[in-house]
Amino acid sequence: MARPNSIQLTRRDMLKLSSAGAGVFALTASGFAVPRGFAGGGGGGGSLYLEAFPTSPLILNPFTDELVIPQAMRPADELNPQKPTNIYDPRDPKKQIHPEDRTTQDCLGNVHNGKYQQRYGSVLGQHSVWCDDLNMPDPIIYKIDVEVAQHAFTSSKVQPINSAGQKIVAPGNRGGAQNLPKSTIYGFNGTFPGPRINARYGQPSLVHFCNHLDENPHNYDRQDFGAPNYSFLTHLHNGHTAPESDGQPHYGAYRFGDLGRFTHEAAFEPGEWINQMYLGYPAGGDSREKQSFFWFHDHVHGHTGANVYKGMVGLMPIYDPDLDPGDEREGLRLPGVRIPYGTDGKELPRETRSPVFDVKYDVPLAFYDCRLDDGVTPHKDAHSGSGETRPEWWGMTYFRHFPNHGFVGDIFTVNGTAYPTMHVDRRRYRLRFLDASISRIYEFKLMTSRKGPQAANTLGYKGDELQGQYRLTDAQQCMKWVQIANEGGLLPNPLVRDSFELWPAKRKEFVVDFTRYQDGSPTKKGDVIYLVNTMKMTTGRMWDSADPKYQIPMIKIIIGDVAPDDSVDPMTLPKQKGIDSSGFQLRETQPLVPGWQNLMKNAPTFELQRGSSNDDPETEWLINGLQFDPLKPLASPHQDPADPKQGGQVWRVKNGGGGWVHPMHLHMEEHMVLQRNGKMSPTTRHPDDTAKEDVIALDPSEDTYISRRFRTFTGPYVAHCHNLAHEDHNMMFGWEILPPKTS
Ligand SMILES: [Cu+2]
Repeated sequence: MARPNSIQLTRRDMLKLSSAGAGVFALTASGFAVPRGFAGGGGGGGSLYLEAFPTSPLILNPFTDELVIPQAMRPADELNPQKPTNIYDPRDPKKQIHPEDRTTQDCLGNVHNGKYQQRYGSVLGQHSVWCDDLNMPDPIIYKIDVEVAQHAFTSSKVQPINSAGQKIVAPGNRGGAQNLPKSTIYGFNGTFPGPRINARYGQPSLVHFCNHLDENPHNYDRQDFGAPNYSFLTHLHNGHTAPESDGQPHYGAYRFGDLGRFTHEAAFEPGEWINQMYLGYPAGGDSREKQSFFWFHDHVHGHTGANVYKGMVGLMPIYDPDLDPGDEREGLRLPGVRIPYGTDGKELPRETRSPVFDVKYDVPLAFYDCRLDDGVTPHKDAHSGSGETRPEWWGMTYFRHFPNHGFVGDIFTVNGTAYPTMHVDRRRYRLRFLDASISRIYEFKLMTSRKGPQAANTLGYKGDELQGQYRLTDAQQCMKWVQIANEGGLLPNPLVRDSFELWPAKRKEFVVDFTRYQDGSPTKKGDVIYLVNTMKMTTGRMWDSADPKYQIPMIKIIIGDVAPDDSVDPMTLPKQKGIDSSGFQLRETQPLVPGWQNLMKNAPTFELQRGSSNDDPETEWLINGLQFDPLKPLASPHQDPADPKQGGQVWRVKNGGGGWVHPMHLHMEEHMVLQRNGKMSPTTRHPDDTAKEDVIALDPSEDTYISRRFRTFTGPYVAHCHNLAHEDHNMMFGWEILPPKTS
C-alpha cells in the first residue's frame, strides 16, 4: 500500500538524485561511503544509490563512563500493583483508566460484529485472552509514557573529524575538543534504553503505554526522523502474546483501518493509549517452551527503524520460578542475586518471591550503533530533507531512510553509552546480549590488550574503516563464553564458545567467570578485559570479508574484589534424560511438530527477495514477489488443538539473494530450525539451533526449514526481516491464526 502523505520523493527522483547529486556528495567533507551501491538482482535493475553518511566526531576519552545497568521498573502504583489508582486519560485528565478491565484495552472503543470478530472470534478493543482464562493471577500493572526527551551517548569531549580521519573545524566554528550535544529521543518513559521489566512466568504483566510525543515542554529539536505523526506501536519482541497486545501493522490494519488510518497512521497517536497484556504463559502451557529474555520496541509501519533508532527500546527478562528464578541459590543456580521489594517499595529478605525484584550480577547488554550529524552531509531521503545541510544538528543522531542496504553507524553503544566501562566483582556473571541495532551484526570475543584502545584515525584508517572509532592492535582472546540461552530460552545444554555472532533483534545469554582466564590462571583485581567486536560490516548489506585487524573494543571490563558466589558452573550440571537421546542439563528440548519429515515435502515457502513495486516507490524488498500488504495474509494456519501430538506446520524460509543477509523474524511462537541448506540442525555455524529462536539468521542464498506451532491465540500476526531498513521497505508479510478446526 502506498504511504499517502509521507512520500516526498519518488523512486525516479531518487535515481536522479543519485546521479546528479554524486558530485555534491563527493565534495562533502566527510563520510561518503564508497559507492558500492549497485542494487543487484530483483527489481533494482542495477540502479545506483550513492549513500552519503556523516563521520561522527571522535570520542576523545572512551571507556570513562560507567555502563548503565537498568534496574527493574516498579509497578504504576506500588501500593496497588494490580489495581492502580493513578492512571489517567491524557485527553480527559480527570478520567481514571482501569487497565485491570479486560473489556477496555485501548482508547478507541470496542468494535462488535465487525470483520475482525467474524474472522477471529474476538472483539476489537478487548483483551481476547485474560489471566482468568489461563488460571493465572491478575496482572501487575506498569505505566510507560512515550516521551520526547534528550540522551547523551557520552560525557567525554569529542573532536570533529572528517572521513579521512583528520581533525577539522566543523560548521559553527566547532574546532578542537568540545562537549557533544545531547540527541533528541522518543523514549519509553523518556529514557534510552527504556525501562527494564523483570517478569516471571506465571505472573502476568500489563503495560499501559500512553503517547505523549506531542508534548515537548523543553522544545527539543525533533530533527527529521521518527514516525511523522508521532505515533507508536509497541511490540514485545516474541512475547507469546495475543494479537491485540502484539503491537504490529497487521493487527493495526484492523484496529485503525475503520478509522481511515493506514500504514504509519495505523498506530497510537498523541493522547492515545493501549494496555498490552504480557501473560507470562509458555506456549501451550508447556514449561519446555519458556523463554528468557524479551525486549520491546516500536513497530510502526514504515518507520520502525526510525522510531527504534530514536530510542524506543525496552528490556524484559522473564524468569522461571522453577529452573531460573533469578537467584543463584535456587533452580539451576545460574548467576544472580535476587533483591525483592514489597508493595511499599521496601527491600524484602532475599528468599521472598515478590513479583517486583532486581537481580544483581544479571546484566542485560543492548547494542546499538549510531551516526552523529557532521553538519555538512546533506539530508534528503524519501521522508525528509531536500539536500540541505543541518549545521545546527551537529553532534546529534543522524538517520537516513535509505532502503537498499540498511543503516550502520560508526559509534557503537551499549545500554545507551558509547564505549562504557564495566566494573565487575571477581565472580560469575550472567550477561544477556541484545542487538538493538538497525542493521549491524556483531561478533563478540573477550580479549586482553597491553596497548589498549587506539583511535582508528591515529592508526591511519579512513572512511568506513573508522567505524567503531577505536581498535585494539594486539588483542588476544583470554576467556570463553558459556552460552546458556538464545532468544528461545535456555538451551538444552550449555555450550562453550570462543566467539558468537549477534544479529539484529537476537538475544543470546552467557555465563562468564571473571575469576579466571581460559588458560586457568586467576584474574587479579585491576585486570582489564575488553568485550571486542570482530565483525567488520561497513554497510547494512552484510559483513565485509574477514579482517583480522578489525578488533573494536566495546566495553572495558575491570576486575574488582572477590564477591560471594553461590552460582554453579553450568557445564558441571548433571545430565538428565529427555525426549532427545543427548539428554539435557538446562531445559529439555521443545518437541518438534509431529510428522515434520512429511510436512517438509510441501512446506509453505517464503522467499526473501530484492525487488520493487509499482504501488510504492519506496519498496525495495519483497517476500514471494510481494510487498507487505496487511490485508493479504500469506499463511492462515488454524490454532493447534490442545493435544500436543497434533498441530503445527513446517515452513520453508529462503534467502533468495546472494548479496545480502536477512535476520528474518516471525512473531508469536518461536520456531526450531530443522535444516539449513539440506543439513540437519544443529550445524557447526549455529550450535545453538538446539533450542527455539524467533529470528532466523539467513546467510546469502540460505534455505531453511523450520518447525512451528500456533497455540493459545487467534488473529493477525506478521513476519518480517529485522534489518529494520528492509522491514520499513516492505520485507514483511502478514499471516494469521484462525480459530481451531471444529471437526
Ligand atoms: Cu532483510
